[in-house]
Amino acid sequence: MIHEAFHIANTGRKGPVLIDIPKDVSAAKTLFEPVQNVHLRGYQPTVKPNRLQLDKLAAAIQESERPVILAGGGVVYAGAHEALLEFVNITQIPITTTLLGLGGFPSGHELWMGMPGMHGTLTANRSIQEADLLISLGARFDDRVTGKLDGFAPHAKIAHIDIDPAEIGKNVNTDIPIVGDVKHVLELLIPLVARAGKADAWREKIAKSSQENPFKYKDSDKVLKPQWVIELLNETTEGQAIVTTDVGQHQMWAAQYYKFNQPRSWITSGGLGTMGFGFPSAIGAQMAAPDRLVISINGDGGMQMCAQELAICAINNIPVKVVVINNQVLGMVRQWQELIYENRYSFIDLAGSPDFVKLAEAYGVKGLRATNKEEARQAWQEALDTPGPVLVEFVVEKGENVYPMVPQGSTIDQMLLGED
Ligand SMILES: Cc1ncc(C[n+]2csc(CCOP(=O)(O)OP(=O)(O)O)c2C)c(N)n1
Repeated sequence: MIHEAFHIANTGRKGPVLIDIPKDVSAAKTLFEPVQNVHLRGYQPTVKPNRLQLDKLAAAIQESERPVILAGGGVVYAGAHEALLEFVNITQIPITTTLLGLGGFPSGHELWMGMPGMHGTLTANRSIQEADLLISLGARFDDRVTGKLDGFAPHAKIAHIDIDPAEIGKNVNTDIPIVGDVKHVLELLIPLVARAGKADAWREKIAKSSQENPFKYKDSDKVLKPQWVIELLNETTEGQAIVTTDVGQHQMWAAQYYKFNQPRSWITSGGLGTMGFGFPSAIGAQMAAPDRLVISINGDGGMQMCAQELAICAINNIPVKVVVINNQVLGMVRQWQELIYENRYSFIDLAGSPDFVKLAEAYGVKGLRATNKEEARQAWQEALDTPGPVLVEFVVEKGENVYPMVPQGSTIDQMLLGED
């Protein structure tokens, strides 16, 4: 069963498998016998795509005037980032990567439009709404990406490439379904396509829009802005760290302002969005990649859901740099109460939080606090220069909102852009 569990975890749609081991079995002795091939009846994931469907997609790509690629976490899990880069370079199709797809494509690339959806870029969302062909690669059309479903990508022929057949057609009607491993699919597709040169007007329009509509916020010299803090983390680490986040506003700012250029650099709770996920996931990432810098970005609410793991960092000298973006509230809930529930604030106040510096010190972990830019630069540099775990609390503006924002129930081009 252990062999089967590893097989399931590492093939098809990869992910954790739970094995319930009874006490007598866990206490028994056995010899390890390697198993080369595991065959499970009823579990035969399709990795090789259907050739006819590939031809259909290649033809659709050649015909299209306004194509867009939507790449998701599947690209990262399948190790398809190099094939994706080659595919984009050949076809010159503008690309957007979902929250879980960040790092699957280099953020510095001229055809990258940023993230789509609820807190995505104006350019990514508008391009999806105007596209005549949307090629989804290892993405699942999550509601945070699609917004109102029956106004999503209204002009597009939809190609959906996914290893899990249950995903195809689940949320969005698909014109060209392709079941297979996204790396295989791209490698087979690359020789079938060549379209650079076509859709020049489309690319120009998108490049202009990207240039005119970057993420923006009102900076301040009096109070720290959370977006500025993420920019500081990005600049000082040159986008090379493994970043994990918890759930909330800080998660979205991290996704918007940290510039990922390599896969397996970003761990965040999509879908379930479970607060308390961020810090333990950073510890796991650090143990798996001991030579890389791992930054755990948390809100002051979620940090308190697994803060006891500071003990694990201290005992095992796990050098995670723990960032607390302290806005003194359950920020994402405050934002919804402000913008959608007309300022009727309810149970968002975190004024009773502990002193995070003292909390870290109580566990034997170095704690630092910053309330302005100079302190922030200094504290963060000290954290980077300190071997071992460090917690840095950045005390930031309480009322800051994440923009752009697509309110629930709107189509993704109906975005609140925030104050100028
Ligand atoms: C376990 C859990 N409880 C509640 C929620 C709902 N929720 C989503 S974001 C959020 C606020 C998070 O606040 P904080 O950790 O301070 O981060 P911020 O939004 O301020 O960055 C809440 C309560 C959740 N996602 N998970």
